[in-house]
Amino acid sequence: MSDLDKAIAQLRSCRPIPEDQVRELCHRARELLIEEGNVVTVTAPVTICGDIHGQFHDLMELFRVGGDVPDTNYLFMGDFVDRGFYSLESFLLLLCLKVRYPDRMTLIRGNHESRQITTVYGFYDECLRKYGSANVWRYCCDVFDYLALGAIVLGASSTLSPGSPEDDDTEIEVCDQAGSIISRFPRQSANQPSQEKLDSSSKNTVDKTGPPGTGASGSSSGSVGNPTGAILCVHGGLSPLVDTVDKIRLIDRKQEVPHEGAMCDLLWSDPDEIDGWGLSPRGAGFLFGADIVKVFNHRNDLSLIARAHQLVMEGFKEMFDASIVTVWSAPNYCYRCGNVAAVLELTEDESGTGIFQRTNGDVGRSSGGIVEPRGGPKNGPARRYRVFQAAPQDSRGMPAKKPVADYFL
Ligand SMILES: [Mn+2]
Repeated sequence: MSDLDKAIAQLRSCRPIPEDQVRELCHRARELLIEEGNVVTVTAPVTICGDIHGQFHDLMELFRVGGDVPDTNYLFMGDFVDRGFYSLESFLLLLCLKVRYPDRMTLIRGNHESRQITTVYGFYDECLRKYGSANVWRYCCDVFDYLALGAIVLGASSTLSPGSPEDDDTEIEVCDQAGSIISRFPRQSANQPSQEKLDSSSKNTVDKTGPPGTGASGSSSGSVGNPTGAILCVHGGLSPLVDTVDKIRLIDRKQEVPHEGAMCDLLWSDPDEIDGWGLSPRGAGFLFGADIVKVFNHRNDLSLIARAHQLVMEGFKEMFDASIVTVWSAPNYCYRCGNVAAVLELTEDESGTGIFQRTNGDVGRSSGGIVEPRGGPKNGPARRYRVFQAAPQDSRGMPAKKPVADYFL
């Protein structure tokens, strides 16, 4: 068993690894990440995850529900640390898995992967408590500076059953943690009048929506933008300074997250029901409306933007005619919010017919050679959301019977 496999085994049991091993791990991780572009290219199949926030036992639950590494390819959209009790074990395990299986693990940066934020929201204190010095925190922050800012997923299938694409018209499937289907939304034919779309989908699906308020409502009528385009993954959202994916590639990312500018916006912004751009109540990044997302997706040959950054009680929320989705992977956030979590599975296009064109997100790349399947074009990737709850209390080993009240600290 290699040292790395030993470290993985130790971290999986939620025990920190020694400081010199952390230093070595962070060094190896940095050498790997330095070679990655600001926007990593990932090929489906892949399982996309949102915020983790140091909830180690819930991360184990995520792997139980979504499949273990390296059997399942994962893309984590940042905010690994802060808030929860086990930021250190969670981040180091993900980092070990990245170093061990670099092609099966993609980590992109969240707004919490920052010196300033981790000093306020828990990770710094946790490192100090667990090691007696800030060295490990410093090693981790040096890795944060090298994390990619986004990812482009190529080759996702428009069907969830690669074996029988002709029979499968599922656009969205929602499963629970046991794998049972909670709800299923058939893909609407692109030539159907929109009112009919709404009627038929509400008839078929609204009662079966699973958790109330789920963004995957019956009103989804396929993606907007390029229906055969790639999927952009980013922690927060868009920036008024970034109108193409290529502009993200030009950012000098190897630094602390700045207080403003394109890099800051990608990690801090949120979609909102507004026109155009708005000021963010977070004090960093912007709010952006449906029009912004649709124009961006069209211009960049994207079918969908996947992002994290906002707690959604149902684990995921599609907005703006399914042009953007929020994925949230920290169940019962902060051990008290009562939300469920979700991951988004994209399956591989095995048809080989070019039905789901592979593009690199650049303008015009997918304009030729699209083969339309019977019944008109299929819009966007088929999405399977696996919804899961917090790990049961008895799997958590120790702590937190009674968290110490703030005024004692
Ligand atoms: Mn965030």
